[in-house]
Amino acid sequence: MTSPDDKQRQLDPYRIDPCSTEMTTDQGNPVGETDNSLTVGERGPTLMEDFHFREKITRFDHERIPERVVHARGSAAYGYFQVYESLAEYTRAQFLCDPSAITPMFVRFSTVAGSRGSSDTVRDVRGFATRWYTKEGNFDLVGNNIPVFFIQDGIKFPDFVHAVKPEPHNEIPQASSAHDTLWDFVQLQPETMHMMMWLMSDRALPRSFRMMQGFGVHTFRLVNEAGVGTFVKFHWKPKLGIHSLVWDETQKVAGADPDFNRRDLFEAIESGRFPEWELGVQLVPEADEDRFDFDLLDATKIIPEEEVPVRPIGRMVLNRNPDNFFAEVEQAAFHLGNAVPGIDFTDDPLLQARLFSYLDTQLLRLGGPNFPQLPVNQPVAPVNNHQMDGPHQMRIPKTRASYHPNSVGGGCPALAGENAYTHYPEYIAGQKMRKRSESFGDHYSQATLFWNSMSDWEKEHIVSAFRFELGKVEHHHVREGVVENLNNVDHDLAVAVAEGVGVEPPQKAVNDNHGRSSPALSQANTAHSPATRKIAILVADGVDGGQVAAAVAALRELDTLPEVLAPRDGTVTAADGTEIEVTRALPTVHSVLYDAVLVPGGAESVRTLSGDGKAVHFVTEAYKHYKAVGALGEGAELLSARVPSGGDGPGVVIADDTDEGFITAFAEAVAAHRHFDRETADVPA
Ligand code: HDD
Repeated sequence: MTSPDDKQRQLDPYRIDPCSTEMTTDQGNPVGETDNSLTVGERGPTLMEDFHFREKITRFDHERIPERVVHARGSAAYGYFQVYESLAEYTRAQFLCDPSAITPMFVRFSTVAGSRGSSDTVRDVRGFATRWYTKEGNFDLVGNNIPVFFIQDGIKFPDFVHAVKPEPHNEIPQASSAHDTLWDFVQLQPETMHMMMWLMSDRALPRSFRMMQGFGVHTFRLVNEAGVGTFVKFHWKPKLGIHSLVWDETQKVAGADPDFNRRDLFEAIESGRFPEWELGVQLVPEADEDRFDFDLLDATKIIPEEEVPVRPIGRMVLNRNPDNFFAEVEQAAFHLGNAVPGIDFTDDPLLQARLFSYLDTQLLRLGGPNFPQLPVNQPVAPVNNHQMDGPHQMRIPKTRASYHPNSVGGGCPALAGENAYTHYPEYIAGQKMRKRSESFGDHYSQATLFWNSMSDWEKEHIVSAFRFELGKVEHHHVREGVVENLNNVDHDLAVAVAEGVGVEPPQKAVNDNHGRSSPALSQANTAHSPATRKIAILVADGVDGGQVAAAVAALRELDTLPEVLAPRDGTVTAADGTEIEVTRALPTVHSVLYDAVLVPGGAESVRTLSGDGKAVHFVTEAYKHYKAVGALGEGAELLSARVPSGGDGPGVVIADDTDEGFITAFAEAVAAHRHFDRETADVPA
């Protein structure tokens, strides 16, 4: 049986302890001096014979590999997966049939458009690439946090990526879809409309990788022992719910902490708060292939959960950070063609293109065909075949016969018997042609379904996002084209966007909004928890020490992460004379890096904070970003001076002391994530 320890043990020989020996060259020659080049005299020229110098600089010159053409920026973690009960009825994949098997995993989250050094919190799709190291070899499900894709046929992928990436003449803008070429592509390629609705929604601004859904996107096929196939869509559901930042916040976080999502994942795992997702499947019998009003092979479509429920089948936990970012994260080479018996593909033309592209890209990125030997890419299953040679071959095949069949090598390796991967024997016959199926022709119904399923605040955010993005587009006809497409999604949406971007509002569309919705698509219907939320407690000398101690203890009890922030680092002296340790100084942080803020009482502390621009801005901005705001005793004065109606209203919790009632109410306000029913228009920030 596979276990996460198998992967751990496999990585062990590759882990280097820098204290294990004295310093050497790459050839193992001892190095006694690495700060000065070998020169003639103290001030003379450097000598060619300084092999240590040349090796050191050469190695440095060659440190980078090409970044991924898309999904260049990402971060990753190891973990494990366990299926709840056997799915043998549908698949012969062992890791899905044995509830006692704990399969090691590696998962990489990413943005799509930005370069490796770009900021985490840009508006973008997030990659959600998962690998199971199973006993039957690696299985890679390389998905996104959005269940559909921009295009239907992979042959258009270079066009789409060229359009969304920085424009070729000036390489601007970095990690942003708000520019002419992307929207030009969108207006001319209406199959993008469904995905663009998701991209303009808050799904594209995740609060945390730990709070994102993941989707396999394509329809795959499960195949059981008897060879019976069942169509399947894969869903990852985060235990903490699906939560997003607000737009204004994402832009500020991009400056205050460009590593926001990366840091969040790393710190959660370091502190033992292991992120979890539940894997679910939508299963469709082959006989039902034509039952839907869309094509299962069209990756711009979802199967609404109300039509085919998502069946939870197992749990993934991420519990270990990589030891070395380059070796493990940068060199990770995902590929949908890494498939195990019992999981197969469909004729989705986007999926088929991907089956070519991933192996091809790894050959370039990782410099040759031996990248599966890199520790992060090695399966825990044994590897045995006649693949030979190539740059950086690490294995030493002990055979004269590197071909099949052979007798010289005893016929080895023998072919796998009944355990072998067998491709699903789908019957296909037809003419060769370059033609999109008519069943792929409806580009709007599901975009409308998504729009109809949004809550009021989600709709507002979508309209603002379209206005922002189109507002950056210089070509007026491109703005008009997009508005025209939006008119086929929903007339009111098109009018609202048009009004914001100086485009004549369109006439009512020919096809009315169909009125259907899918509540499962709205983030308003997700899970909520205060766990792992970062809470800022603002203090200064004279703060009510009892309140701070009680709040910190009670909030920790709820698994939130309280931090004490003060105008300066070190300690503050509470009103009762106790010393309170400061977690961080206010000038080094920013309200956008926290989920909530609490201002304890203590007249002197509140007076100081009220006169401290940084503290005042902190509270008003948190309020403006709809976050939970709490105040105790005199702390309420700081609030009432800055926010309307004395700070009363949704998500604002005020009490005299840290009693149980306050903590419960404040924790609920934190768990709610954001209070969009709060009026913020006249709050200065
Ligand atoms: Fe892709 C990377 C997800 C369509 C070609 N893709 C990549 C990664 C993710 C996805 C998560 C990053 C993997 C990692 O973390 O290393 N891609 C998707 C999804 C798609 C999709 C969900 C549609 C459903 N991709 C797609 C198409 C093509 C590619 C249609 C080409 C025909 N994708 C690539 C690539 C990348 C890649 C160029 C860049 C780096 C890499 O593969 O390893 O091959």
